[in-house]
Parts: sequence; structure tokens; C-alpha cells
Amino acid sequence: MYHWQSEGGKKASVDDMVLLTKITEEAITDNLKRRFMDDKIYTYIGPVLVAVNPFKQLPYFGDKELEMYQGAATYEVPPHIFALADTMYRNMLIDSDNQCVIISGESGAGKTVSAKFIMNYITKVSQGTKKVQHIKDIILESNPLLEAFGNAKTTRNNNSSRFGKYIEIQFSSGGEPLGGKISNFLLEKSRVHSLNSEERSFHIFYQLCAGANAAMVEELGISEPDYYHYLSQSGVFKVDNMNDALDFQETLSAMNVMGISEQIQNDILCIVAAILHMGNICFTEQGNAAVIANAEYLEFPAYLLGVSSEWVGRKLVSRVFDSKWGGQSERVDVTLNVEQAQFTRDAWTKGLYTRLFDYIVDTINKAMVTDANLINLGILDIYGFEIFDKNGFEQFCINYVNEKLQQIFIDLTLKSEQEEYNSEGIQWKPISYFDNKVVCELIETKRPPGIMCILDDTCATMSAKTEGADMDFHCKMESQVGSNAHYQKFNQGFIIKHYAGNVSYQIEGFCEKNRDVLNSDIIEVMQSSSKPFISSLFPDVIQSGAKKHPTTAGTKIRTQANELVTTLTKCVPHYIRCIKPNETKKPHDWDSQMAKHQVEYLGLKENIRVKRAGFAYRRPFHKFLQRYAILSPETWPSWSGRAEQGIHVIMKAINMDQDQFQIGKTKIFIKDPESLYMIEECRERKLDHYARVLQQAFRKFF
Ligand code: AD9
Ligand code: MG
Repeated sequence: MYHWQSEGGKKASVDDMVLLTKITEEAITDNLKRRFMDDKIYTYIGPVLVAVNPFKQLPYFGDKELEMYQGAATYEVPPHIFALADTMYRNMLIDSDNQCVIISGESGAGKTVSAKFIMNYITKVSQGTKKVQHIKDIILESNPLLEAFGNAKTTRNNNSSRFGKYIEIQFSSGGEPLGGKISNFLLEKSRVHSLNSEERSFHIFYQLCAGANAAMVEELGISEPDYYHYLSQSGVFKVDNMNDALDFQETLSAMNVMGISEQIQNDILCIVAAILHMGNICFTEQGNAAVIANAEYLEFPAYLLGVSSEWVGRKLVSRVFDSKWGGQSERVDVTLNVEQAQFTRDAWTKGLYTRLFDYIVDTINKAMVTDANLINLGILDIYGFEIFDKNGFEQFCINYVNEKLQQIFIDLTLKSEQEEYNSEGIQWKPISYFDNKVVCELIETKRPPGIMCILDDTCATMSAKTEGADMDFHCKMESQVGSNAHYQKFNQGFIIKHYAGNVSYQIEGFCEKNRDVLNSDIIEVMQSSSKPFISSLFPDVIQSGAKKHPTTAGTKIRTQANELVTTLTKCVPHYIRCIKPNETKKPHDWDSQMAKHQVEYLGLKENIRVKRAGFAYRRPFHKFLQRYAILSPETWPSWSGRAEQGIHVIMKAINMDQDQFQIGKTKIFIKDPESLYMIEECRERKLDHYARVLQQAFRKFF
């Protein structure tokens, strides 16, 4: 195993924490700190990579490292994300098994940066023709494009992902990327119209304001960001070290790579600008009804969207309801009050933006679609666990997905590992850990109903007007999950005791955000757009009268999260546990309290204990025999005895220590990674030897 040398008498840190002499949270935090202060941000726990955000550019991500990590044995080189990427890539090729990497950690811990390092590494080390190069370009350029539309500055991270992403890169059996697929999860769309102070909306809005050329400024009516209500409400327009104008050029060039035509690019920018202009429409009260206070602000967005301004104006202040009277269903136009009109305006812009975002993801997918049945490598980069001063439905969904990922980690690294030892009859001392399954169940079970079910029930019975629904939901929760140890009610909301900490959620807005329907009036207006691209974003079939309840946002994210779990559990998993060292976003600033808290909730101590007591490597008998039969003349070229016996013969041939392996019922377990490396080296020497023998024989004959 590679060790960092002790420098100038300083106590040396270990590069794999399985080797720590004391396994306590303090010792783990201390080890990470010493490494972080020396700019060594990567540390292993066996195969798990722990990555601390350095908040500065480090010099070890260049061509030299790219070269160094290709095919290198882990113990020969310092811990690095390239080593993990290389292992994934080579495992995929050797075993023809799909691989995935689950990157977790709280907001701002470095997940997205890690995901990009992996994509870069894989695209650089894989070979390919011009066509393959094009797929690589799409994979890499999907990052700035999706970040422009899906990332924003929050108080926790200047480039925070406001959507989750699972990208699968599909490879030929020779390791060339031939295609890819992105699945996106729940964009935080309310950011279009509502911002907390110190935060920004999605980057694209500021990029357009800063980077539009003269023709765009004219055509789209672009001003400074503070002119637009949607952007001005938070009081923050610029982000340190971010150049919106330059990033805008990158967004446009990424659209070119995706094959988005100039016409459609123009339409996309029209939508972005129209959203900003619509946000400036205000309402005043006349009688009990809302009227548009600044009608001149109506013309321009309607023009950009290619729809009638009169119709837009009407639909902002009134709404058609299906009313049932004497067995007949009738459509009645009802005027809205100011609050409802503002709500309609925001629902409109939010709906437009989500459809635009989905279009972008679809377009990227179409650009890299392949119908070949291939092996793939998936990278999961979702929004991290979030605790703000005020947490709403969005944080509830984000934190729920993080609970699910923690659950996979527990299932695959702690629970199933221990279960496997039991079922294989391997001698083993069990380790206890906090299983967050109870929290997942509190949120997602159907019977008895968990929080999402109770929310859906409330939404199913709520009238078109939502007043009172949140309170109703609040009461129902109290009676149905009130006694759960991970739930606690307070006046305006509830607390969930998540694996990563307690979060208080404000109840306001839960029902409306969960219901997540775009009013059919708005859809009708948008379908009438004279711009084919814009109308194509609204292919909905509008039905009047009684209809089925549409899928709620909660159900959608729950289904997606469970599908994701199924996909991930079908792959060979790899893990990156990202740690955020401080809230200041400064290099070399180590907040021990904060780091220790993450070490605790990520379960690193339990992870080390399980690894240390356990076995680094396991293989079904036949796979092991297939690969290593070459090591003994008794098993090579064929072995007809019992598989277990064959393995004993091989281990004896290479003088493997008895305490380094155990033979279970179907698998062989190897204790230390070094022992596996030793077996691999023996195999390589044997292969070299046979290659030389063949070469000599070849020369002799020809
Ligand atoms: V969120 O859940 O999307 O809010 P992430 O994705 O975990 O979060 P991100 O990768 O965006 O965090 O990292 C936050 C910032 O930290 C980046 O914008 C960089 O400025 C900084 N960072 C993170 N990792 C590295 C790194 N390896 N090298 C240099 C880094 N800077
Ligand atoms: Mg991110």
C-alpha cells in the first residue's frame, strides 16, 4: 500500500483509513485534516474514496496524472479520483459488468466537480474514431449546458446543482464511448420566481444579461439583471470567480455541439427573456379582482412567446373552472384576486422553464442516443443534503433522495457485506450502525401511509383553491405519523430527524408544490404560439370535465428515486464520499466540528470497521478460477476437480498465507488488497512468461 511519507517530523497521515491505529471519529477527522492542510484531498477507506473540497485548484489533475493512473495498481500511486475512475473503466472492460459511481455529500462538498473529473478521465483515456470523439464532446459539453439552466448560486454553494443527474456512458466492448443517457431528477423550479436573500436564480438568466450581443439586446429587450423583479429580489447579481458573459458563450457553443439549430437557440433565448419580462407584470386590486397594473409589460413577453397579449392578459387575472351543476359540467370564468394572479404568473413562468429544461435534457439524450446493447458506466451527481434557515418542499424532496442514497450505501457496504459473510459461512464479528431505513419509510411508505402518501391524499381532496390544504396536511400528519421518533411537529411545520441532521420544514406551499399542475388555460395559450418550437413544448391533451388526478411531484420523485435504486443495484457500485471542510469556501480553512459531523453521519467509522474486520475482495469460485488458473500447472489449462479444491491448489502454488483468505459456500474472500495485488502480479508474470515462450517458438518456426 502506498504511504505518504512523514514530512519534517510531522506525524504521517494514512492514505487508507483502514490502516488507522485508532478508529474513532476524532482520529478520522484528524487524518483528513492533516492531509487537507497538505493539499492531499483524497483518502481511501478500502475501495471507497473520501474527497475533501480544497476550494482551490490543485496541480495534480494534468496529463501527467492522467498517464500515471492508467492501469496503475492502487498501492503504487497516491489516492486519487483518477484511480477510482480507472478502476471503474477497467472493471467494466474486464468483467463486462455495468459500473456506477455514487457521489454523495452535502451541498458544496464537491460532488459535481468530482463527477466532471470522472467524465474527463474516461473520455481522455478511451480511444475512438471521429464519431466517438463527437460523443465525447457531447458528454463533456452537456455539463456547461445543464449547469447554465440547472445550477444557481445558493448560500451554501456558488454553483449549486438544483437538479439531480444520473449519466450513463455506453461503451463498446473495446471501451469506446458510443452513446449516453441522462436521467434528470426534480428541478427546483420555484427558483424561477422566488429567491432567498443572498441567492441567485439559474445562471442562464444572468448569462443572457451579461453576454447578449447588440442584436440580442435589441430583439430580446435585455437590460441589467436588477431591472427584472425575478432577479432583483435577492439583491445578488454577481458571483465570485464567475464570468457570466464568458459562460454565456460556452452555453451557446454547447448548444451547437448538441446540434441545436440557430433558430431554436433563438427561440430558447426568447423563452428565457420572456420569463424575465413576465416577472415584471404587476397587479392591482379593483373591486375584489386583480387587474394588470402595467399593461405595457404584457406586450413584450407575449411577442417573444408568439402568443396573443390580450389572451395572456386575460388568463393572468381569470381562470376557467369546471363546475358541476345538476349533473351537468359547465366551464365558468372566475376572476382572480391579486395573490392568485401573481400565483398564476409564477406558475406560468415556472411551467415554461421546466419544459425548456426537459427539452434540453431530451436534446442532449437524442444527440448521444445509440441502439447498440452496450456496457455502461453511470455517474450519479445529485443535489446534496440541504439545511437552510427556511426549508420547504424542495428541501424535503432533495433530502429524501439523499436518504435513499445513504440507504444504498448502507445496504451495499455495511448490511449486505455482513449478510454475505453470514450466508457464506465466513467467520465474522458483526458491527452495529445506524440504519436510516426508518427515515426512508417515514417519508415514502404506502401502508401505513408515510408523509408523501398523506400529502398526496390531502392534494387529491383539495379544491382548486388551496387555502387551508397545508394546515389540513399538517393535522393529518400529526395523527398518522405523530408518534414516529424521527418526526416532530411545530407550529408552522415539522422536523425530520434525517441521517445527516434535524431539518425543520415550513409547511406553507407543500400542497401546491406537490400538486404541480399547469393550468389547462395556460397550456391552451402556449399551444397557440406562432413559434412551432414553443408550441411543441406543450403537447398536452386537454380534457375537460372529470379527470384522473395527475401524478404529484412527490410521487414522481419517489418513483424516480426507487427506479434509480434499482438501476444502481444492478451495477457494480463505487463510492465517493465528499466532505465540505468549511462554510467560508476558503482553502486551508478546516472547521473540525463541521468535518466531524459529516464523518459521523456518513458512517465513515462503521465503514472502516466493517472493511477492517472484513475482506477486501470476493469472487465467485468459477470467476476466480477462470482468471487465475494459469498460476498452477495443476489447474492450467483445465481443472476438472471441485472448484474450492482448485482454488486451494492455486493459493498453494503462489504461497498465499492461510489467514489471507477464506473459502465460503460459493465465493472466495481475500482479506487485504495487497494479497490480491500479489495474485494479479503473479498472473501478469505468468502471462509475460507464456508470451515470451510463444514468441521464441514462433521465431524458431519462421
Ligand atoms: V450541490 O449539492 O450541487 O450544492 P456539490 O456539487 O457537492 O454541491 P460542487 O462540486 O459544485 O459541490 O463544489 C462546490 C465548489 O467547490 C466548486 O464550484 C469549486 O469551486 C469547489 N471545489 C469542489 N471540489 C473541488 C476540487 N476538487 N478542486 C477545486 C473544488 N475546487
Ligand atoms: Mg452539484
